[in-house]
Amino acid sequence: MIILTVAFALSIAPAALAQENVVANPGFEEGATGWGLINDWYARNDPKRASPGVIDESVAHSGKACLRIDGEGSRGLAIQSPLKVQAAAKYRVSCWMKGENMGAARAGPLIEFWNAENTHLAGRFWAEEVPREWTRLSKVIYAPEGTAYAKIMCATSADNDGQVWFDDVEVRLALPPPPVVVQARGQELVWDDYQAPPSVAYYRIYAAEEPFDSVALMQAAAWLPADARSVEIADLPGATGKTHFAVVAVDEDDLESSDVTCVEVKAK
Ligand SMILES: [Ca+2]
Repeated sequence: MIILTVAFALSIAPAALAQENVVANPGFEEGATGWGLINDWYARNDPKRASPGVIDESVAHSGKACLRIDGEGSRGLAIQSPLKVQAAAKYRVSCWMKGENMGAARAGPLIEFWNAENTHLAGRFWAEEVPREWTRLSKVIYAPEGTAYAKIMCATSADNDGQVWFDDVEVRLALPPPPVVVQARGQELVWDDYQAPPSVAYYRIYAAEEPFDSVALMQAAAWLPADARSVEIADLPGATGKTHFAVVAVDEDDLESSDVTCVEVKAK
């Protein structure tokens, strides 16, 4: 049992490490550690006074604290730099956000990629209408060739007198969700142990008459929502006469791992 546990831990470690969040103190549980909260250079007005970032311990998406940006008639941001990222790689940038009284001002995550000579290479500000309730924003972006590091910001787009809260800021390599280990229980496929990352948008079920280890050239027999953890074979429209099945988690950008381990379900 111990040997099995160790083998399992070793087998999942590289993928988990590769998708590590490169943002330090991503949920503001350590106060302002790692973040710059006052960035007056970002203000439009003169005298330059940007909306201050504040650690708010009275509200949180997770944990006990989050970041708040108080409009105070300006625009503002909180910044963390440098983030250690790889060049020529896809990254997922995500955060949770809510706000009030923002008027026409928008807000969201802003990422920039810089080279070793501190030249700006590329960046993107996903400034969105600010929701009243905690809402997850998630985007995928390519870190160009030559990228040495990144800067992540939580920013507002325009002068405002509102407040916007950010929590759980993440920058991770955009890899497909980890493989789903599916079990056959009678005439049912079950994957209730699957630890789905928040990027999972749905599951594709693949079916064939013979065993298979890749779904790259296959058409899915069914698509199921992200909260599904089981399905009856009889409910799979494309599975008539099929005996081998695989379940694949697909993320919001349609990334999926094509390598699978299928399971056999004998016909009744
Ligand atoms: Ca938090």
